[in-house]
Amino acid sequence: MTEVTKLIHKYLRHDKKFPHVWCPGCGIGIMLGSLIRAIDECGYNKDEIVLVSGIGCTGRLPVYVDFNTLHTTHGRALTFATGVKLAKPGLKVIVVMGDGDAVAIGGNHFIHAARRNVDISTVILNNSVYGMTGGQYSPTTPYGMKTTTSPYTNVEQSFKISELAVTAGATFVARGTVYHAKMLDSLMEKAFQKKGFSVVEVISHCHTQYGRLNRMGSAVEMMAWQRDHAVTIEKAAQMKEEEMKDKFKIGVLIDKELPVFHEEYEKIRKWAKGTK
Ligand SMILES: Cc1ncc(C[n+]2csc(CCOP(=O)(O)OP(=O)(O)O)c2C)c(N)n1
Ligand code: SF4
Repeated sequence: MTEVTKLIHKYLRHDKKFPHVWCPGCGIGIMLGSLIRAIDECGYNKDEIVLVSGIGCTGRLPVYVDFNTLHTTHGRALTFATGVKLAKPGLKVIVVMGDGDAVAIGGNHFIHAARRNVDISTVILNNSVYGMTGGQYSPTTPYGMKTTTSPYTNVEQSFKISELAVTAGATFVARGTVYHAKMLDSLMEKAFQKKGFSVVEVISHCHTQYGRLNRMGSAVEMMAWQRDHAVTIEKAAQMKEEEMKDKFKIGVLIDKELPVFHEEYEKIRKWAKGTK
């Protein structure tokens, strides 16, 4: 077993919950590897971490890891996570969501957790579709693409999750891909060290649903697409708008400081009780 594999095994509930539910080649496993390596690199111990998810293929992730874990309802992971952070501010709370979980059913919670600057790190796997339930379109399905609920192509414009998070007030926002796994490790590390609402959007693939319907090829071919369409923020700054037309930026979009929700709330609580 390589050192990296040993490290991953250290954090898995490998004797209880496997085999996992993911299709062979799905990007969620790569994201899980980055998440574990980043937590390990930050030096947290297992008991300090609370990993919260909603429902979906991505939402299944906390089931497999040996942290404090909460597998909640679809779209509501951030509400549970906010409660955990207020009750136990000493814990590091990380929320893992799919794009549907985060910006469809959970969209309102997402923008308001960002606006409030709740001290939570979120990792959002954006595979452009509802994977678990059969490949229905989500708010991140690009215009013109086929899904099981848009068999004649999608006529809606899509959300850009990272830009939405920046606009909603998140203090740290980064975008990576599962192809750029090493970069993803470092983006997650930065996000987990951030005090405030941090977001890492992970561009991934659902080759069995979205990929198959749109004839995008195997998991490997879909990862090659990520390689060919992602441009670092630094490189993008040197490129013309026209050249960026079918590309997307990866890297840190914003990193700023703002007071965090649970500390502001605690000040008010003490003031109201007359203890400060
Ligand atoms: C309240 C509620 N509505 C709908 C569902 C059905 N449902 C389960 S997972 C899912 C979508 C999952 O898509 P996404 O969040 O993008 O995650 P993925 O499976 O692609 O990782 C839906 C609609 C549910 N479980 N609960
Ligand atoms: S359905 Fe799609 S997102 Fe879900 S495990 Fe399979 S490839 Fe991954």
